Amino acid sequence: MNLTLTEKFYRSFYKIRRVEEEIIRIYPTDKIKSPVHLSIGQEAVSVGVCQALSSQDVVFGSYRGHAMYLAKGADLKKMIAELYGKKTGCAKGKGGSMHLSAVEKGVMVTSAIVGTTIPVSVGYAYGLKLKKLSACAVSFFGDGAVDEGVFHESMNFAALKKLPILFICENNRYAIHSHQLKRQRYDNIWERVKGYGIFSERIEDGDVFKIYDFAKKYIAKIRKKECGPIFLECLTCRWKEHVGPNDDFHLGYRSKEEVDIWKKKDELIRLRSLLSSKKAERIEKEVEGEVEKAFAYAEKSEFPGEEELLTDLFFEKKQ
Ligand SMILES: Cc1ncc(C[n+]2csc(CCOP(=O)(O)OP(=O)(O)O)c2C)c(N)n1
Ligand SMILES: [Mg+2]
Repeated sequence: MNLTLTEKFYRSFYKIRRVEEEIIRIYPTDKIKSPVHLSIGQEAVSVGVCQALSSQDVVFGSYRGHAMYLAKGADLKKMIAELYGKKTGCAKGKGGSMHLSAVEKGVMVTSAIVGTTIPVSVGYAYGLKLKKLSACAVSFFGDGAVDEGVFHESMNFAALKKLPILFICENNRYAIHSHQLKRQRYDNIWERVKGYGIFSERIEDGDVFKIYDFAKKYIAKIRKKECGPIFLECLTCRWKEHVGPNDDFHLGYRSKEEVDIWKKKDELIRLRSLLSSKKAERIEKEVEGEVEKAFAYAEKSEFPGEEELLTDLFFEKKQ
């Protein structure tokens, strides 16, 4: 099917949303064997950025990686099987939701340890530069990762070496339950980064078209070596609890009202309003089929056997 840009956005966005809604529905059954950090509410960042990438470009992310993995076109069946802990999963059921990867689609790694994929992405970008390749590395992380020392070392090195990398900070204002302003003196991540010599901007309203336009424009410049690293801070909102499928307003660290502001301007609904009902329904039907098949695939797949316990290690003892 030949899709317009808006249709591509809607398809990608709708798929991520529906997959996570299914995860929420299934989670209480305990069939999903891994903690889940849901992307719901934050989809526009991954959808906008990944739509601007080519198959040569690679992405690195955090444990909140469902949206990035899917938006980059990685296999849905392997993702759900991974969440179910099945051997058909993208990490043979050993990684779970926090360790998704699909190297064949340029999803290099996601990790449970905050900030750790940032230096890895910088190292990859350094490799691209040394090999004189025109691809681009994209590094996704949260506002909490900015508090890590390695974030600052990575910014410094990327700027110094003028590396082909786009940094995407998904600022949902919270690191678990701590507001940004309880951890950082100012609300100015994007401005602080300029001090390293990195061009930086902030998009505050979660507009998927703006995010796409920014990524498209600067990825092209990075590829043509017209600039060094680029930084984009996207304000966004995590609709669900930090980890798990529930709401968490009872905890008192944030209000329902602040989340409702974002829910009211849900980009998914805006995108749908830009399409004819016929087009939207066609996309929805297709995606629903994919989602159903992926969960069925995970259900019927097998768990890894005992023999898998000592494979895929850095050191494998020869028999
Ligand atoms: C190095 C390290 N320190 C602490 C933690 C515990 N931890 C897990 S998630 C998280 C919050 C990170 O927040 P942010 O980077 O804003 O990402 P978000 O969850 O908001 O997407 C923390 C502190 C960890 N996993 N790794
Ligand atoms: Mg955060």
